[in-house]
Amino acid sequence: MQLTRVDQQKQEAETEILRKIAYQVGVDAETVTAQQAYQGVAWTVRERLIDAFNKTQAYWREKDPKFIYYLSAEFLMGRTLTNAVNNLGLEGEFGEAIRKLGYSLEELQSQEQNASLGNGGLGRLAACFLDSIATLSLPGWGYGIRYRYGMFRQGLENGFQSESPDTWLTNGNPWEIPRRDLAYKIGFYGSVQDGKWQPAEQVYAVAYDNPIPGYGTKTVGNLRLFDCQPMSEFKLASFNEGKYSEATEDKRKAEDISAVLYPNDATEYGRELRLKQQIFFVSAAMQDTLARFKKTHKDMKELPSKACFQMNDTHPTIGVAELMRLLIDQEGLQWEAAWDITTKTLAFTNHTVMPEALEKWPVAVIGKLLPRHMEIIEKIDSIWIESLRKKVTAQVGSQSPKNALEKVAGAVKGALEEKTADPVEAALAKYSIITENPWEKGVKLVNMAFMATIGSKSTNGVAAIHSEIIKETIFKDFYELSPEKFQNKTNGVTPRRWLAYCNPGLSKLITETLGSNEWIAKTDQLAGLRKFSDDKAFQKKWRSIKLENKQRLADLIKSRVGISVPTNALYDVQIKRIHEYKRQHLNMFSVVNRYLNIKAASPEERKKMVPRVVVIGGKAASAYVMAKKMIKLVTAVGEVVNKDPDVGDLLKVVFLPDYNVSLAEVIVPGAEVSQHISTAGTEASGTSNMKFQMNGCLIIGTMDGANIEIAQESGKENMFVFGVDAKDIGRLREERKNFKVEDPRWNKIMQFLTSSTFEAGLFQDLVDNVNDMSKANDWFLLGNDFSDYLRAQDEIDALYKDQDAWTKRSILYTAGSGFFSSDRCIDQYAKEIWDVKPCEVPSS
Ligand code: F55
Repeated sequence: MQLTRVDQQKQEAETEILRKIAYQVGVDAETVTAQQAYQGVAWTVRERLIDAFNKTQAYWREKDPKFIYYLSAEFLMGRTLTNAVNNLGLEGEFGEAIRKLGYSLEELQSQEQNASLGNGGLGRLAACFLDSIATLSLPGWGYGIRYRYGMFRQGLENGFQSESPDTWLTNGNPWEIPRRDLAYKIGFYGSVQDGKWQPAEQVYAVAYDNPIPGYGTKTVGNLRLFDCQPMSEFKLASFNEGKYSEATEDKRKAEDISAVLYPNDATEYGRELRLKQQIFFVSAAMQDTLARFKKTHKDMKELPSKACFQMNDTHPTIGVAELMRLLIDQEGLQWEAAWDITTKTLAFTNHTVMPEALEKWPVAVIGKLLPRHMEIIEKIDSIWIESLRKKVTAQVGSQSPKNALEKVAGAVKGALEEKTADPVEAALAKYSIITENPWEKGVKLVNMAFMATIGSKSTNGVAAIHSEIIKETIFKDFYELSPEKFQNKTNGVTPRRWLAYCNPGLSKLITETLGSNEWIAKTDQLAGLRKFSDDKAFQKKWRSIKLENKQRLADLIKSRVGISVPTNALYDVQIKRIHEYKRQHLNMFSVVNRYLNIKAASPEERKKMVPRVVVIGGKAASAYVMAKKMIKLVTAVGEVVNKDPDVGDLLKVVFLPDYNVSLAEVIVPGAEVSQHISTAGTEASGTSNMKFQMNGCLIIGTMDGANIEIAQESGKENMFVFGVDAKDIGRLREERKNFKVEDPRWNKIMQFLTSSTFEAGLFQDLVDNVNDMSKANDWFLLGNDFSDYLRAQDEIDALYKDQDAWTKRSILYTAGSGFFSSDRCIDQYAKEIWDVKPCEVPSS
């Protein structure tokens, strides 16, 4: 009998997988374990991926289009198997072969380690961007670090966070291609003589390519990560002298550089090693791109028409000095020409206004580790200030300053009037890259964000409100000088991972309803669901899918923490890094309020209450004491609530440890309401809010970050909005000393948390932190937002009783989520910042 083409492909896939199991994994297909089957399938998929990858890269070499290089210290990729199989369109071919092995794709995928090379939103955004860059067939690569240990694994010990290393590479990594022959030298320390840097130490940056398949295209992009290796592996002479640890010392020291991801997320950092990591990957990335550029171009002046480097936050911004160094010291360009190229090639994204997360490196630290870079930074700064000084002094005298510099001139005039000793210098100091540390006299710091803005063609924020705030605060003076450099690019998330693949039930229903699956690449089409939002039959299907997803989440909770949660309860989720500004403690205050209400209610009243399952997940920075206390607050309140017979199934409180990408892929589809409750003006954007919205999960939130735009797209009336406005934050913070929460429920909660229900003193610091106004505490204004938050919580309960009304809103959320695809976001970056155009391999 003649086999059809499809059957033939299936048979080939099966043969390939069996070969891999036999010869790569080295086991018998009859007795294959889930891990071995995963390895066999993954190594087979890898070959398909590499075929398409090689074709794409060869085509791009031939066409020589302009490239985007996304420089990021973090890429939070999660797992790859399902994404690769689906993006490559292999589910048909591979599905049957996998079943024949006795597994499902989902089971095999669960064998894969997460690539957790990121802390949170910033790292996951970079991962979503790579997916969209490939999907839009934009010539582009990501560049970062191949950390041997990613984000720490979180456990719980007595309800407190415990941390252990993330050994994600122990089973090997089928998704990377080691390029041991492709290594760049990276120098540290030493001195500068006659303008030439002689580093005292050198290491190699060895490239590992991670192919990134686009969706619905043959394009496969690349994430090139660097591993750090010593110049020489082993000192045989030392070994022979019996100095065994000296023999391998260089290797150990070098390997430290790419050993761990700093689990910082806005607090504390281990100085020198982190700066080493930054120059390490940025220098390797720039050497790599320049080497490729030079193969086909002679004139460095053409670089801006062939390459754009997008710097993801301040972590890669040493790149400003590094690109200058490479152009001047290696390529022999004059300063002016090098500066012109640099400022046309670099672009910068800011992700936070939190002062502690805006990197400022001591001049002494950079000067020691990177003396040539420090020289360059000083020169950039002095030329920059000199150019301002010239313009300003010309204007101070004139009666009617006309251009953008009038503000600078105004500042100088102000300083003149106040009889400041040196008014011009006082005003100009505000613009300087090098500033004095306000807390340590005499210590000079390099403000990396300022250097990035000065050295880039554009600076952008990540949501509309955030992009406005940075123009009014951290970059105010720079904005006034060059308003045209400042842009907004509201974040987005990939609809492949975050809807199509993580929620196959809903995805199928959407495709059936819209008549095609085109929405996966054109999410605007999701708006077509609006007209079904009142359709009772459709609502019923929508609800039954949610129920299945809730069951999946309930199973996960049971297996991870042993708590049984009922599926008829409202699933309420807050998953994100644990931080005071994100206010997980405000969430817990409302949980305590609910608990006290249940305790006070009669059996009749209890029957009318809406049962709730509150799920919290997230990691606290290892040095962030208050955030760790907030985790303990969740687990301790959970212990009390979950075992109280008066409460029963009316309330369950779950802390899910070790939150990561693959956990989110189960939690998001199963959530019914999600919390995005940061103090207005503090969350730059948020991106999980977009994932929940796509999956039809309602939002309770402040008018902060992208919540504002989500409300615009899905209807503010459909969101549970509460809290003070960002524009009032400054004033309210000033007024804290005279502020008192009048709501009696607040005091009851504070009393409960400091009562004998908990270990003596356990939550005293946490309570004082928000409640001791004699010390002007409550920086994040929990007290100000408390009552309004509880009002919004009541609205949630009320609406849940009307399941049709609830489901209608849920549908409208998904329908309004099209804008938040990272495809839209990347298309804007490509057109408005990068000037990079699609270049797709033609189908042969
Ligand atoms: C990591 C390391 C340092 Cl040193 C500082 C910050 C971080 C980090 O993880 N930041 C981060 O995740 N920022 C988030 O970026 C997201 C993407 O733009 C935003 O949505 C989110 O609001 C912001 O907090």
